[in-house]
Amino acid sequence: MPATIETIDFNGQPALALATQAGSRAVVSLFGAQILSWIPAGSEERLYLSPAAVYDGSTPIRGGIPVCFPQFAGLGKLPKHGIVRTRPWVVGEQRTGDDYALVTLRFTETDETWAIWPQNFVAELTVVVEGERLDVELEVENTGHAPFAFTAALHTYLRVREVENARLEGLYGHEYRDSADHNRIRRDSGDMVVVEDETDRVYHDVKRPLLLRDSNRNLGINAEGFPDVVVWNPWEERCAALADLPANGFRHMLCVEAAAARQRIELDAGESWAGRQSLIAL
Ligand code: TA6
Repeated sequence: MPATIETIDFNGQPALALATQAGSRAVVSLFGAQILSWIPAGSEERLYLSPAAVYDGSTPIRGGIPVCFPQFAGLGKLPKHGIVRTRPWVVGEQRTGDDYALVTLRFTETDETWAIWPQNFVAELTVVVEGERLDVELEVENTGHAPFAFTAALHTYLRVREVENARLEGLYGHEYRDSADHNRIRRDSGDMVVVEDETDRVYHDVKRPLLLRDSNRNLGINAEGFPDVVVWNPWEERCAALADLPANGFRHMLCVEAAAARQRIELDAGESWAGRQSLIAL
């Protein structure tokens, strides 16, 4: 059987279900172009999707891979994480091969987004599942007549068995902005990041691939075009304040996000930019 792409209903939201012959699976919601599930071939779910997530077509869905654009977090005057994670996208290309499935979702500015951010743009999210890997690419084109600048992220919620036992390697020696501690600039000096408390860091200029060790499962994480890596876990107290996360939700998630946060990306009229995150189950 070749790979398949089907339109499904996911908690009342239209979504695409991708499946390959070898057993890779993914679900991508049209609301926000948000990947909600990824199961690599021969493995188990690797993304964290909150059991208390809300699917009302206006609230951001807690978990999976939200697309943050044209603003990461609160780095500007727009709504937190921008304007496309809470809006419907349309399906563009759909392609399957012997062992891969690819979909592209597209968002073009609307009167509503223009009222908040007066720019002409097209954003495209391309998702490819193949064997043990998931590739996610965000492409942005300035279709207007004036330059604009933006920050962005693929806000990936990884599922971990127990966050305190997970180890994130590859960030040694990197400078980061610590959003959980008054935005202090620090330098990572440990061989690995271990999360044992609220963690909210923007690591700058990360050129190496990362490795997430989680019990007997490993995940390779690679980014291109996104210079920064955000590591986030709300821990107990902040988790309790988030209505769409169960009380122990923070124990089973670790966000490792491909981001362009420290410096805005500038696009002249007619120019495009692309950033990609690849996850590889090892
Ligand atoms: O990427 C980390 C972060 O910016 C955190 O500061 C945290 O607030 C998180 O995103 C989630 O944001 P959200 O608006 O989805 O609750």
